[in-house]
Amino acid sequence: ENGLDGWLRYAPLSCSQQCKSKLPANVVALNATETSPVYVAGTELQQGLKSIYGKKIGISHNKCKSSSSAVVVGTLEQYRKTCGAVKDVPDLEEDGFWIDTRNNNIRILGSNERGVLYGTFEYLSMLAQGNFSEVAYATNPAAPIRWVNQWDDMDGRIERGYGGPSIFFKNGAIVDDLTRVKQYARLLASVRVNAIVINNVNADATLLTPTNIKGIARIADVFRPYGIQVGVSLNFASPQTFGGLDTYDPLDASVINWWSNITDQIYDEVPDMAGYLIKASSEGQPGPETYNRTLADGANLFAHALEPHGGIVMFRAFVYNQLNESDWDADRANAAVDFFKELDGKFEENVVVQIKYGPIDFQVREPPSPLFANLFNTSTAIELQVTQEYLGQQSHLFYLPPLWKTIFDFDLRVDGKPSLVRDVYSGKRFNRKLGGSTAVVNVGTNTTWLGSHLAMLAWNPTDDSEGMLQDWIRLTFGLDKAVLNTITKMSMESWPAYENYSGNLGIQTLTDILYTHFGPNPASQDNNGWGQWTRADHTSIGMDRTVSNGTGFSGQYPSEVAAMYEKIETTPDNLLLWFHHVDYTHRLHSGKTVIQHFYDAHYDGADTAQTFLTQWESLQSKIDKERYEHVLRRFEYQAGHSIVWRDAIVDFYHNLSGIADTSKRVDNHPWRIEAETMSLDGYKAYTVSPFETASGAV
Ligand code: BDP
Repeated sequence: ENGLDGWLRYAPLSCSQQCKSKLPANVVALNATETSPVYVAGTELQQGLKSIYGKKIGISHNKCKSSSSAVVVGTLEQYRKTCGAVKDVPDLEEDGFWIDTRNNNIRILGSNERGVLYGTFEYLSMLAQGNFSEVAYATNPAAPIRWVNQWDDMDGRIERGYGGPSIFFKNGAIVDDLTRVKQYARLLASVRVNAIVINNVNADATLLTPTNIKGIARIADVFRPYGIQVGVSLNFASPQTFGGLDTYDPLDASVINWWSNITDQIYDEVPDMAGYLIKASSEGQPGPETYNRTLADGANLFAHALEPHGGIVMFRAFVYNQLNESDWDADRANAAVDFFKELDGKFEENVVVQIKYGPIDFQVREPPSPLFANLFNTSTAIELQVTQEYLGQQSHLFYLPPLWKTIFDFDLRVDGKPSLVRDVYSGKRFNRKLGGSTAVVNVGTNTTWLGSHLAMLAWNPTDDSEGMLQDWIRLTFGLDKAVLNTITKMSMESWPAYENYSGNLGIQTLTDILYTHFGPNPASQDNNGWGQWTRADHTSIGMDRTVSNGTGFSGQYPSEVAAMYEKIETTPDNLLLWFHHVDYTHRLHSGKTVIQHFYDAHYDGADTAQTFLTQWESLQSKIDKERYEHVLRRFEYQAGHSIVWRDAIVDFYHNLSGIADTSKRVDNHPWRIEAETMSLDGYKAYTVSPFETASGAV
């Protein structure tokens, strides 16, 4: 197996007599239009039943068979029209569904067609896990916005993508063959994603040529039957760089006109386009500040152009420009609240501010972005990253949902009241109609999609991370108990292991920050505008972000949370160095000193990574060769690279602090083989560029 079908591979299962009696004899899909999600739901059921249980079934579209063994899929409205009254079904929200499998009379009814498709995938997920329990329940999505963002460039490269080149673009245009796009649509619909932004936030205006707009329409046609809308990222300076105007001032009439024309042209081709994603005034990207306009002026420019068409603007809060030496004392973590707080209420209703989960940038451990507690009259969405940019780039195992859950479930205590982050961005806490989540999911043409078979895509903020993982394992690798237990164990250990060997106590992933974002380079974290600022010297370490002594960041939270982070005693150990500057000999709540914790954690983390390899090897006979070998290579790599991480970081702080490891491991580095002591045949040496800390250097 090559992984292409992901968790929708519908692997064959044996079926007892009792199981056979539970399989539907036919499908009724209450829409005969081939491009409708209900029609797709029907064919998906047909394909699933054949592939899992070898059962061939027919599909009818226009009449409601009351045969006791039919599965009927349709919207509530379609059902009422064709089949009659519906009993038991509670009110459903947009994209919600009702599933009823009682008495061999299976009905999957949606508030709309998208909901029907979601319910169908849920039913198929049960069948594919051999689960025939009789259920009857309604499910509504966690939030209205459930998007993914691709960071694909027009030339086919993907920024921070580790699964090969783009499935959308090549040589400046949209590819002709969209087969992979269709396969992607199916996977995304099954996890209830409802829109995709297809190009990089660092956007290229040539996406807006008439030919490329037609290409976007072809992509949208492929996604539409799966209930997925397409959106695009725009470059703020396009009116000037692409449109030939002499300005891109968001308040200039010619600029307003230009965007409104382009927007009309896109909607002519893609009448249901989801909207725009904008990265402006950040990391050198153009934005409204060039003309002394506010970020709200910038966002509203697009909001006005989209409003007549019903589109929305996802405006990124990842705005910071601290790249000058004079700013190196400033704290990048403060930027989002500094820029956006005063603009609350100034954004149009169809603007959603898209906020990375933490105040810096997809790090291994961050507190939640305080911006979630500072916008009350503005819709927000949380931005997550499935592509493991700082987290091992799909070469290290990293099961992400437990990390995200620490953010989703965090109570910000706005006005002293319960204010879970997930209730803020979903719109519930401050009564916003829009809101939700978006994830950077840089899939490429590789059959693993993301670069590793173990990098999964799905999440639901209210689901238990382990339960969700286990559904995915059964669907992806089968029902064997050892497979289930082993992959569960490794996955649940993966975040703590990576955090342990890449940077703990809130000091962050001590990776190379200037170029690759891969591999250890703690020295690169300070004295540049991109760093996380460890402020490490010979005696002490950590970034003081308190109000009393530091950058004031802790004061961006509501009072109860601010008070907790302000004091060392009440700051959790895992964020100590994020908020405080302390001596290496400072004692943690655990009783250990900071430096000894560093040493121990790095050894522990690398030890755990060694076990991933052996745990995986124990599954050899239970997993098909292609996927087994692919994952094996990743674990072999991780086992070695975790040692590189361990030794680079431990050496760095040992040299800096001069404090010995009480367990005396620092001087002999267990399992380490120095490159200098090895000889290789048939290889030529070359200088790695950019430089990566490994052997003989700190
Ligand atoms: C950083 C990435 C960079 C992105 C940027 C962003 O390194 O490639 O363009 O985030 O999110 O983490 O805009």
